[in-house]
Amino acid sequence: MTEEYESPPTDLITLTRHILSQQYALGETATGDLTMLLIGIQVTSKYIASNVRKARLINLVGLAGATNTTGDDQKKLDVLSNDIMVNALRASGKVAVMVSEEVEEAIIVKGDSGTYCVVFDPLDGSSNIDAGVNVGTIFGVYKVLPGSKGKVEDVLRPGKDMVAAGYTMYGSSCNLVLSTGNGVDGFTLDESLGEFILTHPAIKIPPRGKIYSFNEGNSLHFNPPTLKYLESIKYPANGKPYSARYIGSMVADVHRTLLYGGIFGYPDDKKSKDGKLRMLYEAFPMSFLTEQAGGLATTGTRRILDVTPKDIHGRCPLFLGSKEDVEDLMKCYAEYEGPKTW
Ligand code: AHM
Ligand code: MG
Repeated sequence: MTEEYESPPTDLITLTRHILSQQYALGETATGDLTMLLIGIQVTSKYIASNVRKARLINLVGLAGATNTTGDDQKKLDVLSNDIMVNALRASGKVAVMVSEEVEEAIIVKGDSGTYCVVFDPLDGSSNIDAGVNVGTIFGVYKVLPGSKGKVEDVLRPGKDMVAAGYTMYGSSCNLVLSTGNGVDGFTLDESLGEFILTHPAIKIPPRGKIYSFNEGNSLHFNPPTLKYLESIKYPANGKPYSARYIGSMVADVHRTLLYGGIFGYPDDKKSKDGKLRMLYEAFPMSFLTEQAGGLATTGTRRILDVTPKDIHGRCPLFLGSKEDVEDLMKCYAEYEGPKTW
């Protein structure tokens, strides 16, 4: 029997080529500014990936000796990743406002050339770093309001106003997943080429999944509709319960949800009235991607992308994933007759 020779692909679609082709599709109306910005983010992802991979070897694990805006201990890699992002975005010349999980105030960039705002969590899930478990960068992009030269109000806007969102996952492979409002595409870093290659074109979440992803250790504090939903998938009438998968790194949990389907949730509860996840740079970008992939994202009672943030580091409950799974959860909230929390 002769084995068929399968040659390597000869027409690789790199992330740069993909972003440029989206710009060309817009014709002369496109300025190229978003292209420059996204290419800048791509470079930061490669640099952060390289540091995450070597962290144990170059003494980058452990605490930096400071806390961030929300009182969490900052890891050395949190600080480094933040500096990499801030410097690259500032240097792109296209950014007027930045909001980072690691910086208390919005960063207003001086000069007139920036027309975009980038909100980001430079290294999410950093409690997982020292164990070598997946972590990631999450980002969302707004255009400045008409006439604005860059102020905090430019980002205190609903997530539906974002023009692009994405994340990079640093795991067994490094994956960058991006939407500019025209579907979702996933790229894998080929380290030998130093390029992100299109490996997951037009990601679509299955309409129903078989996996739920919640930190059930918080069940004691969960509100009744959350508990009712969890009961319904663990003790279903059809005798086929869902599987539990929870990494505790949102980027990895959402990445799996986008590819396999199911539901990811971080609810508000009796202890944390707004949940844990930050609206602007965690919930919004992930909800934007989920909707673009055909899924849903809700607080339980409201579409996440319709919520207007009151402050840049505010939090909100979040449930996202397969359309039918999220609809089942929303039904539990709609039927609940007790006091509404969100
Ligand atoms: P971080 O921004 O401090 O890393 O926290 C966000 C992370 C998410 O990645 C993850 O979904 C969640 O916190 C896990 O929280 P918990 O440990 O409470 O389950
Ligand atoms: Mg985070």
